[in-house]
Amino acid sequence: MLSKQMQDALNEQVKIEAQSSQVYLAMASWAEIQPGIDNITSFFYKHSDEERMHMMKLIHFINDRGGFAVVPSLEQPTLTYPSLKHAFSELLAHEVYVSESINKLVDIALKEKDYATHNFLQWYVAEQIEEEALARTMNDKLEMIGDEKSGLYLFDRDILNVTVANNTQV
Ligand code: OFO
Repeated sequence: MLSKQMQDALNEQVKIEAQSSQVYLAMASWAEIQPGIDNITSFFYKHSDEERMHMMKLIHFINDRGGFAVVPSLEQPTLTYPSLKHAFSELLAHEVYVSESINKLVDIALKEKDYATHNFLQWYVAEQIEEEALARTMNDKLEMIGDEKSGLYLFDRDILNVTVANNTQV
């Protein structure tokens, strides 16, 4: 059985994962109307779907452990970006924020000796390590590319491999 504090903290994470899904959905919609970045667009849509899956995992866990998962209301995310670089830098900042939030949950679980929740959260800890690393790599690549159109073409082509690699892991 979840404590009230643990349940509230997990419900806060439900909101964060749902909000993440909205943020990446908005990035996808913005990317879709930019010319020539179809694979980057797919990457954002897929990322949005993954965040929804993260939210669903939490909802099921909270309810399975005798709590009540609260479906949250959400804020409107940023709708447009001045450049792709801005979007990916926002993506990295967002992932760092999510990682910090997961760490706080782990902290609460340990303090409460709630080992079941602690065990459940390890999946999120590992996921955040992967997502942060991926976001950093993409930001580094975009930094190298600068304003070069041919570089952006390759970036869009290569992101397809990242998406495929992730698929096999999920
Ligand atoms: Fe939910 O994995 Fe990133 O944010």
